[in-house]
Amino acid sequence: MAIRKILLLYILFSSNLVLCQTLENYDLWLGYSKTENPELSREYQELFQFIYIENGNEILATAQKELIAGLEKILGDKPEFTTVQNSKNTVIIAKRENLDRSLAEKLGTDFNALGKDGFILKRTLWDGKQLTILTANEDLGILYGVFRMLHLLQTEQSLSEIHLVDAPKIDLRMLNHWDNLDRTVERGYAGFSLWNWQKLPEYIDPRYIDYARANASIGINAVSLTNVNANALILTPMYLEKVEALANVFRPYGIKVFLTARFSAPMEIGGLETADPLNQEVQNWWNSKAGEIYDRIPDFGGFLVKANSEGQPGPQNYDRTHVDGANMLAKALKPHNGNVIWRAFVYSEHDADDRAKQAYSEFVPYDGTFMENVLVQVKNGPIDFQPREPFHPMFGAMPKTPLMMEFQITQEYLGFSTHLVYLPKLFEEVLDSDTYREGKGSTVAKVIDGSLHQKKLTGMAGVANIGNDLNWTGHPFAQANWYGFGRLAWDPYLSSEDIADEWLRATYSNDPKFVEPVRAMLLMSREAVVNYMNPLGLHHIFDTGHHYGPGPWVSELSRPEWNPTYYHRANDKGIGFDRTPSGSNATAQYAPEVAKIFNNPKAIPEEYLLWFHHLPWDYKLKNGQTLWNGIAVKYQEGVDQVEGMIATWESVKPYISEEQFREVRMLLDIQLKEAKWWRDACLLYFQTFSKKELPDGVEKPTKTLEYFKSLKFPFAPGIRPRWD
Ligand code: BDP
Repeated sequence: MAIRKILLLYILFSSNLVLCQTLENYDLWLGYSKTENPELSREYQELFQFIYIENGNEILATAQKELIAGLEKILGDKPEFTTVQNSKNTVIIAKRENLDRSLAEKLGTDFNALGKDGFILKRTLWDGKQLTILTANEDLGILYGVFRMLHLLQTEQSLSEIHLVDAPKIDLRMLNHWDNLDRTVERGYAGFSLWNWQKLPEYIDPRYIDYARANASIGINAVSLTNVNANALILTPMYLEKVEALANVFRPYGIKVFLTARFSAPMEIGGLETADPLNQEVQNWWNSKAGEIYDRIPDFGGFLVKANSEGQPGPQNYDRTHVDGANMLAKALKPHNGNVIWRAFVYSEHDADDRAKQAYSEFVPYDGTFMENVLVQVKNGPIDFQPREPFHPMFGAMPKTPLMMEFQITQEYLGFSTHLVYLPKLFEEVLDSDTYREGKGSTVAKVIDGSLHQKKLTGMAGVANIGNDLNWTGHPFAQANWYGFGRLAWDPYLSSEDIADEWLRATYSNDPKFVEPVRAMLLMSREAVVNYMNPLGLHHIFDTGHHYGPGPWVSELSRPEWNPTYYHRANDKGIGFDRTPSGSNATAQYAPEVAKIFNNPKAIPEEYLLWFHHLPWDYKLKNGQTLWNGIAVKYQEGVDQVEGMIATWESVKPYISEEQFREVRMLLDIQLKEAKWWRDACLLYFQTFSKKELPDGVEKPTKTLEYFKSLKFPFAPGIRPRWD
């Protein structure tokens, strides 16, 4: 009897826990709730007495559905709809062409800046009536406007004098999933792939719809479903039917589907003997493959391609160039208005030159030779999504080629889904970097939004951090990285601080006692991870393959540039990679103004110091510390910052639910443990070269270097296929 009772209690307790977690984290930033502020609640009630909303296609139907569901929760009541635009105190939601003509004229100038996806949200007096207008040129603008309006209500902002004209500054706002057909996710730390290929096309998991909603709410309009290390099977009819089903789910949310194209697909699934891009049969194969896809998916976005990179096949296998390969696919897609996104992440085992230089050397000479429906996708930095990298020298260096940004939202090198790291801070740093390509102020943001060199096609991609975990992203705060990526793809000039504020309010609470300290914690979290993993410009000192934890000692891998020792170059004399003219001269790939700063260890911002310079252990930093002491102090600072994050989180406990509190608290404990691991392992290892004591204030390691070296993680998540 007693046992049964305990069991029952246990079941109740545990299912309740699951339920809370599902409810609290599953909704992401769309968990609308009744407005608590009484004044605003009154304002909203009054404002939304009557709503006129245009009927139309499936995107407008989505907008209506979202509006009703959102308002019902925020107002606590079902909203009332009217069929006329000119009753008193109405919210009017309609495209420009369906607005009353004189009302549209009144808003005239606002429409100029709107483009295809923008919207206007405005309170205005018209014909003696106080109206709230949400309008756009096209359906999708209306959907984006509805989501933004709901966000404003949810984050308790008054609409009484609203005049918001907003339009995305970038065309393709895209997630890149690195999802395999067996549902594992390369570099995925939030469970398995959302795409249940086995049950598609018949079974539509409701999560597909929730995923699309979340993306649309922040303006994401394109997704590539499959890993860049591609499997040709995705292009076979059996899989295309499944892709079609997903495309049908995403279309009402304004999202286009892309696929990764394996360059050797004509051989693997087409029975050809070659994949040579200049071979007529190969070209015909791709042309008809494109036709087959567009018959199923008329708005298919196109192909994302990783070629001749890390063992992937590509045009160079046939002595052809990246341009030959990209243009062949571009020709196949052109009649259907599709795009090729060709990745610039290339470095070769046959090229002894500094890996950081290889993408620039390979691609910049091709500027102006790609077809106009090709975008070249460039990672934010020249190596590989490190906690900090200088901006990629290709930005601004290809004035005639659309360059698309590739950020990584999944935290391959930033603590997986265990560490709380707010990435919009990193994204912002890159976007704000000045390339000086057209003089001062030639920021990366201006390259990406096309304004620096008047690009017709623009894009920003983020490698998704989404899986089938209940909370989508593994760490509840990693949701902020998905959200923040979307917001910056919409407007690369937004501040990471404002985005943090928006996300916290929409996700957790509007209470400033919660928002302010946690916002400060988010903004600091990125520097913390840099400090405890890769301070002062160190990079790629991660353990092999899985990239979980430190491995600065790894030196025996077959390709030199896969070894951390290649990157830090620590020896008895000092540490760092000389990329100045006395070394690899990678700095020459930057504009002269930038190169001059990077070349000078006294002028360079110290966060990039060891990226560009090999310096003696007793080199004097700007603060007077020796380099050795400075490195050690930074590692310690990172650990201290995580302790600070824990203190902040403890202090906001009263403002959130017990489950929300505990989940993050437990993760922060792991983060602290791992920050200490990084500090101790790296300092013990570098100490074998510096042969110096740890400075005061830096905690002594409690384990030996041998212990850290002995750690092995054969089952770390997100590992890539075993071709390395
Ligand atoms: C690296 C990852 C690897 C990816 C590769 C890429 O370790 O899994 O395949 O980038 O972007 O960051 O192609």
